[in-house]
Amino acid sequence: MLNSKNTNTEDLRIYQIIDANLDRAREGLRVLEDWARFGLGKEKYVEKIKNFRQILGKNHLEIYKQSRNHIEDKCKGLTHQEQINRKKPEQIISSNSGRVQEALRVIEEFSRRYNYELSKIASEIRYEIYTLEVDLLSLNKCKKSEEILKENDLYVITDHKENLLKIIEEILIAGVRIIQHRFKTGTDKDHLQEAIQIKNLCERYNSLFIINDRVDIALASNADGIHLGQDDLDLKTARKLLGYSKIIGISANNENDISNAIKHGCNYIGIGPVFETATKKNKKPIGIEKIKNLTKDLNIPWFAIGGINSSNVSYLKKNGLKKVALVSQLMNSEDPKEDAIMILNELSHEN
Ligand code: TZP
Ligand code: MG
Repeated sequence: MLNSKNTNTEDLRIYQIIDANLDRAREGLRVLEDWARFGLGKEKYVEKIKNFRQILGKNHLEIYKQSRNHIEDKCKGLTHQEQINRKKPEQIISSNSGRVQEALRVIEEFSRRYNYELSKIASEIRYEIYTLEVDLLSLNKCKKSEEILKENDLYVITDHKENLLKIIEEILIAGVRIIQHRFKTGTDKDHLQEAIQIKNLCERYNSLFIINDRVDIALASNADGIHLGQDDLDLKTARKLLGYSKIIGISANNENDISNAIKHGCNYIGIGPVFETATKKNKKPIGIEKIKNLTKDLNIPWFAIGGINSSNVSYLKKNGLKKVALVSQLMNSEDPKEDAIMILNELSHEN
């Protein structure tokens, strides 16, 4: 074991670098760990990060700590404007992941000569932090989308309309925060182009943008998520393609489909048709009672859909169907903004 009393100045300088960077890496990891714990509630990630911290802690030798006061650090307390501007969790995740990666790289370089074991450990953890950063950012994005789903009771689905962008903007101005792009006829090129236009609008109004049916269009338009029916791509495959930053919604109208969707990690469910609807003529309505039954133990957001309009929404709400999705009521409205405001009001009333 090396001793600082008979260590030369160059060694001391290097120990000091190792010491400072072990502190940096451990501090950065603690920031990530606390966000994984309190911000995301992800136990698996908390354990992973804690483990990295403990490994580095065990390798933070006394000799490195003792070197701390031997050489004066003239740069102590320097901060950068970037540090002061960092406010959002995603900025904090990115900058602290970067901090850990950089610190580990420094440890890896400088400990190679004195403590090869530590150098190897630093290199291994650094690679894991690259993946961890992406995972935490994805989970963070998904968590934000899940919060919008939880907090908003009106989900609006588009139809083919000449003035679709205008209609959507009116609906967004009214306060709707969830829009699904449903595009059933037309070329892929037009599909994507319209999707990107709506996505941009939704972004301006901090609203969730979801694509119906098509995972490729969801990826290409950088949508916040996808909505899949029982005959579309299966949830597991969609998750594989989309990763964990996107939400996945599933249409279901029976116990089996609902429990399958939950088992495979869907983020919300659309249940219906409640009533008969011209938008899906071939689908038999399942009615309010069946929906009440199917959803009694459901603890992810779910939206009733099918034949819902401004005249029946308060009746649905009284029956416990508090979140609704609709197409024609707003797509065919003379005044989509006023109609949306009215429905939002109905949904927000205490019964
Ligand atoms: N899925 C079940 S019913 C339905 C969909 C897409 C159509 C709902 O349309 P509308 O016009 O709100 O009844
Ligand atoms: Mg579909």
